[in-house]
Amino acid sequence: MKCRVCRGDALIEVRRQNANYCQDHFLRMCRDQVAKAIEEHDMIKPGERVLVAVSGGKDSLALWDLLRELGYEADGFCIGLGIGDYSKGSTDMTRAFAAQRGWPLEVLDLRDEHGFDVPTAAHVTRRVPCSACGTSKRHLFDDASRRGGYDVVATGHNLDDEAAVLFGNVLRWETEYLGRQLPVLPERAGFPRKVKPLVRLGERETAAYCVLRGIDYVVEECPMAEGNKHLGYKELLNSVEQESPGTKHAFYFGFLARASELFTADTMAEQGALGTCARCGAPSTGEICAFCRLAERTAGHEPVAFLPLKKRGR
Ligand code: Q46
Ligand code: ZN
Ligand code: ZN
Repeated sequence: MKCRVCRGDALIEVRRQNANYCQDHFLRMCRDQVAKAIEEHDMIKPGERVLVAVSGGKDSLALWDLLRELGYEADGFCIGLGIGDYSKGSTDMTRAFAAQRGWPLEVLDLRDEHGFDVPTAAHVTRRVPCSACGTSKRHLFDDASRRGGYDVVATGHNLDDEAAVLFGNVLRWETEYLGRQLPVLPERAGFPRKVKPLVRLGERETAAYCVLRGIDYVVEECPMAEGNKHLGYKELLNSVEQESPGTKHAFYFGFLARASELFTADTMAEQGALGTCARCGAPSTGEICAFCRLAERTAGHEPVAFLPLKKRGR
């Protein structure tokens, strides 16, 4: 196996590109793909300040490292979601990563700051944990970005994530979500711009990037993701990709080039007029924003010990 660039011994194969790489050229390819995504989709302009949403997993740590390698002023923001040992491991890993490099990081504990955590919110609202978790993360990322005066929030969604979400949205023709499934969401009325610079890299590549760069990351997936439909879609797409490398890339980037615009009108119609949340002052379509409503329902509730779904007999 020879490296596509230098013809030296290759270490890793990227079947989607029909190419093999040595260590140096693999790392360079990852940087180039991120730089290309940023440029093609106008994600970050030179001199802008970036807040990176970091979870301690391979994608977000690789993203932070890659953005810094590319010369961006990128700081980290991590939320303690209260999901048992998983959350503790995630925040510890993120803290260690930032401390080793001397990079600025804010860690916010959901229970300490807002009086609830994800398992308790899921229990009280009787909804899937990812629903309360997503509402909280979106709100807290936006808020941290406003407080810190950042221009843009970057998240570690990779090609596998985006293809799986797209697949789910297409299966049900969720037109409102399809119009929003872009690598960049522009800034609007108090919401920062949101960007996904890893959309050109698969998760196998972000994992390899971390290993080759000596980045320790949390290997376990969130235990509350069990039963999450997107995991099933990922497996399905992986078997298609196995047979036909490049399918995920063609699916996602073909959608962006040829179809996504068809759905933006639906998304705009759904977004409605924005006012200001009467509790926290964040932009909101209702009088009280979704996060404040969630906090109101769940704060002060006895913490619910996290139990994996299997043990709950579901
Ligand atoms: S952390 Fe939160 Fe994810 Fe866990 S509860 Fe769901 S959304 S799966 S990225
Ligand atoms: Zn090489
Ligand atoms: Zn609010």
